[in-house]
Amino acid sequence: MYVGKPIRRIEDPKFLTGGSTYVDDIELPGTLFVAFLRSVKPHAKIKIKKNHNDIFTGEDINPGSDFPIPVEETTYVGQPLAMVVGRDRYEAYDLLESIEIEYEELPYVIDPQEALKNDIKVYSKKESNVYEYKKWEAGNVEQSLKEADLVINGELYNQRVIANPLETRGVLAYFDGNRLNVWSSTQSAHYLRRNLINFLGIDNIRVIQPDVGGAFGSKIIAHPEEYAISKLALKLKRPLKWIPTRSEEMQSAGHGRDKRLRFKVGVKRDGTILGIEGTLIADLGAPYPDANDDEIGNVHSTVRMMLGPYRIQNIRIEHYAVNTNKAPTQSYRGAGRPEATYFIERIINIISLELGKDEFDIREKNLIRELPYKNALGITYDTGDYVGLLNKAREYYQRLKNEVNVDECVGSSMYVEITAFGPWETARVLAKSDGKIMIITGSGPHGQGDGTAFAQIVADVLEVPIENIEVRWGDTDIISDGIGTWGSRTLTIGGSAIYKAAEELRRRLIEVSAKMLNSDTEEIEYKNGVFSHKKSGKSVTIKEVIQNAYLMGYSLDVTYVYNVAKPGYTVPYGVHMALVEIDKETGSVRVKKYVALDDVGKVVNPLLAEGQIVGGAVQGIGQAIYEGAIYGKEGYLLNSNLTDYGFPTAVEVPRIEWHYIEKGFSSHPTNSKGIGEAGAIASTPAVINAIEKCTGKRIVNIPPKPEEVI
Ligand code: MCN
Ligand code: MO
Repeated sequence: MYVGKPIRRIEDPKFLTGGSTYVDDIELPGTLFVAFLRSVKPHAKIKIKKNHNDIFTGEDINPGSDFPIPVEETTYVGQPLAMVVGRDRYEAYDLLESIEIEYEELPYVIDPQEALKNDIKVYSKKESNVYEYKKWEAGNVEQSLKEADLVINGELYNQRVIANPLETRGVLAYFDGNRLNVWSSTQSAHYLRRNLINFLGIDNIRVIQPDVGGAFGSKIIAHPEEYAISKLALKLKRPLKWIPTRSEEMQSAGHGRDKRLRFKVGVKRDGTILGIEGTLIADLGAPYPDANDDEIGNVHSTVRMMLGPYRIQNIRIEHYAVNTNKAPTQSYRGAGRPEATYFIERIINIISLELGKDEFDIREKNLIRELPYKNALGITYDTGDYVGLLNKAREYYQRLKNEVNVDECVGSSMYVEITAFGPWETARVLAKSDGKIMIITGSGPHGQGDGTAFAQIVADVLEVPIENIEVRWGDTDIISDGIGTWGSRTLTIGGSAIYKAAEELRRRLIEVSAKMLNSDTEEIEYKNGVFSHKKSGKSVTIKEVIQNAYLMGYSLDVTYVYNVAKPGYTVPYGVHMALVEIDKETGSVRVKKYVALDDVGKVVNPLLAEGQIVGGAVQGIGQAIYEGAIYGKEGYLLNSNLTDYGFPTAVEVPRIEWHYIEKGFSSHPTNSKGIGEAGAIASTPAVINAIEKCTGKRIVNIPPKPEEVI
């Protein structure tokens, strides 16, 4: 059995020995390099002079519209406005200088709370800056606040951060006279293809996702540059390549979170939470349909998951999702759920400090006891043992507390989240004539290691050595369709499709072997690559079966579409804890120890899962104490580079200790739930809660400034 074992990643030898192929590694003869002129004004009417033939504007890409490339009006600094092509990247960047652009400046608004007032329009063709207002309500909040012994008011801000994967975005597009070929650093070849078909109005398009150096949600949507380059490739009939600089990337893609909550919570003396009322302001950044629609989904997740793992019946949240003259926000690891967990777990900490009670006691008092459970805003929590996990976490918590020195505190957070979204995923599992098995997935892993887990699953179903399995994805020509990799769905949904396809392949192999052995399938016993006839003892090997299949009229190329039953997601949960040290002289903060305890159902590969928790926790620690996209009054992102932005490195973060229980199995064939985002969801509140305890001061904005910490 391979499932459940810490198998090393089969993907890695290639990466570790320089054998990987990212977009920028692909060289087509005659390639021209594209560079984008980017807006230096947060809001302005624009006029671009085409001084030569190698300048292309929105009029060439989307005449008469401001999307994806503006023709009349720019709405954020860093927005792509025009492009040039050169024989190499240096020539292209030099040619940018030759573009004459006139900006007629318009008033702009950076703060979403200002934007809400609608005094200044973010985009003059839109009447209101409010993209969506919605009121969510359950129970009777007024009544619950009246009955409370204590009503706590507060404000919490989950700041804007930047995903910033190691590899920036990048595109290579080539129209070969017949069809358009697009290589992109994306999270889904199929999804990009669908978007390009809609935009370009042609369907002879092949999209390839080569190796991708991380994405963290920032490469889900189709970006303006992907549309623009594809369109230009059709026109120029030359291969076009675009790779942004780090600063361009940070100015224009991967911004996430940026949500502010004002709340009132009513509690009883014993810690029972009676009701929550709040107003959520989500900053969508500038209008860009693909990003704004993506982020609206995340806003809904924030609201609906804000009840956490608690039996809170009375809630009213109004949300305003508002445009501003900043880069558009989009999914970033956790996509709405980090904000939800941040808000509720910060509230738990505040309650525990106000009542002078341990936060684990507050949690236990309010914890959901019976599953499945439908929360007041309609999300169904499926399986698990919340009380059992909380109690186990207490042991780690106690251990950490026993280690605390002066100016150190332990903070914690408990999360529930939704993962493994449907509605379907595709898989192909096929046996090749050399006896090897090939898996093709319609999803698009980009660093997570799902390929290894897929191979483990198939190795078990087909009882073959994992070395005989090859895994491929990322090309719209090799599988009919696919969704992609996000929402911690790939192992569970993509893996279940693969599981089902492998089962069908196994069934067919048994049929072929039965024919070869002149028997019924019931008389065949299959074990570890050998098919034996129970009575006669005669046997054939899997390789022989595969080689005979075509003669027998069988296809050993199985496609399976795995459809997801309602509610269409799974709900993992866990408790994360951080021991934080504060330097009372300089106000600097350091996470000294970090312990995570999660239940994601069946863990297919503990090594992969641990890697996900570690990476996610580091990103969430980054959000808590180092990171933040800072916009100046003039509408510029002030820290659009790796020096100023403040990502944590291996120097800043401790070893992250991971534990898991396997109680909350999902009903999918893999029995798993998603783990790709849990670390990023649980870590930020755990760290901030610790700082709040140490300083005794209510923390509103994060990361807290040194003067607030001292
Ligand atoms: N896994 C497991 N057992 C489980 C669940 C998962 O062994 N019960 C393993 C899987 O085999 C896989 C990994 O854990 O190797 C994550 O699986 P899953 O939870 O299904 O998440 P996805 O593969 O769908 O990954 C998406 C998720 C998201 S949404 C973001 S954002 C994110 C993340 O993964 N972006 C990442 N982790 C990332 N890791 C890297 N290196 N790069 C990114 O861009
Ligand atoms: Mo994601």
